[in-house]
Amino acid sequence: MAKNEELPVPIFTSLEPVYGTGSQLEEAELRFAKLKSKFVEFFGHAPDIYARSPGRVNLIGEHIDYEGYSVLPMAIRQDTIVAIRKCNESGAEKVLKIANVNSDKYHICTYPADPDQEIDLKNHRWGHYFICGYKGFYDYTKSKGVDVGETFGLEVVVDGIVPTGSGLSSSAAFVCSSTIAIMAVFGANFPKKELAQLTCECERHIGTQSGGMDQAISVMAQSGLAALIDFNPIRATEVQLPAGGTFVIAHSLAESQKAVTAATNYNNRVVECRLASIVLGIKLGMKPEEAVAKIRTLSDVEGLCVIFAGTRGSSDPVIAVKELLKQEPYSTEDIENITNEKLQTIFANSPSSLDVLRAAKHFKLHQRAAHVYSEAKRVYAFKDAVSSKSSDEEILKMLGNLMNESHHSCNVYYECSCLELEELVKISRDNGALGARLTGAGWGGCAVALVKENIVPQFILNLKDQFYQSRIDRGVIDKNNLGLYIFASKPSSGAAIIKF
Ligand code: NG1
Repeated sequence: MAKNEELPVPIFTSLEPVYGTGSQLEEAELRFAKLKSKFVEFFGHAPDIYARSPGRVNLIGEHIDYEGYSVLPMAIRQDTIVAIRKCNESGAEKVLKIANVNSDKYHICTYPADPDQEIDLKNHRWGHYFICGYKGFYDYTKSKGVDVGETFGLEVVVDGIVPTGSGLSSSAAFVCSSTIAIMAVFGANFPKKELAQLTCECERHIGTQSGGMDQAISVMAQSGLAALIDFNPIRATEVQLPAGGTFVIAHSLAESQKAVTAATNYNNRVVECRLASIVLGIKLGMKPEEAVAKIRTLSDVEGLCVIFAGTRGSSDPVIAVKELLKQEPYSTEDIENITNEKLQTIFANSPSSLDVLRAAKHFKLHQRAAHVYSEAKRVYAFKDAVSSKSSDEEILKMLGNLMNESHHSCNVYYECSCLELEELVKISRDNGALGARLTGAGWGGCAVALVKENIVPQFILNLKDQFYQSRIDRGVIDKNNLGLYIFASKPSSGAAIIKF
């Protein structure tokens, strides 16, 4: 039997295979009906086809996908649905019209039907994410030598319920569902692992140096299972979580604007990791010019670090970090003295990295590398714990401890937490979570807590009292919307095409 990742995106003619039965199905039926009626309202006719792709919660493995290391997320119920229609009647306008069911907040965006158009990153518009998928689809078909013929107009309506800026990958859900909708309207269907790679590249058009986890799980997830995602090449291995534990996702209510803060936050860390890996490579015997030319990520120099650790009787690459990278932040000059090359030259081909260099005062190489190597190990420890012979109770405890360690490393070494997340994580642990950590890029967004199933309702009530009530009183959120900000989640299914 073909492996899940080799299969194309499933095409369904009803909603049950995606949403199951019960309240989730009812909610989905209402959403699809509304999406269709909005489509008719905007464009005067029904869509050809629909695509959906879910958000995700990362259970462990934060900020290491772009360094080439495996991560362990699961898809969540919340998703983005895209309804699409091809306008290839003769005389039809060649434009892409992208509307949203929430048209008060997200106004209709119009773009030319030109796959080579540049995305105007200085003027961020929500429709840009659709264009990421549009450009990516054409790049992919071109690279495969497939001629998809003349361009034509597209009419699109989007309905996304993954909370934005929450670390639950609303952006990947949008990019993946858009790309799959475009693919479907062209009558094509690619293997999931190729789509995962292609949608990751798509999202880089928005200016973040995205690692690929979110798109991979959104495309490849299977209902009831988390997944260990490996990169280069992308692969997903099923992970059956132990019984008796539930993951509760809680929003810190600090919005993390990843695309807007990229130069000081997300992309800054990608650049720091690259610099840390080059400096490690040189300290471990590579010629500076060779290290600059060849080393991209910390995984590229892990082997050298492990050999070094071997001389100290260990196999832990963090030993090399501790001995070879100073704890004090590096200045640009400090690094250039080691690399014999201007940082501007090293990153000359990456405009978003040059933005990072312009904004950065110093670089914390020791701390970032220590996080990445230790977090990569925790992912495997998590996977091993899940498949160990210990009792479910013991496994849950081990998972909780690993989540706590991961959070500590994200906060102290990677500095991607924030006050609100710290408060939320502490309150979660004080109320019986076996482990709690920020999830996703951080700097706001959600925390995920591992909670024993039998205390979940009480846990949610306690968080309501201790974290959300004061925010409700201050008018930050409406008490009737609390279910959008804190909810328990089971692993949901991945992307699908729906044709009624
Ligand atoms: P969020 O911000 O949660 O979607 C981002 C990246 C991931 C990964 C995490 C940190 C994108 C689309 N996603 O996730 O690839 O690097 O941060 O682990 O950039």
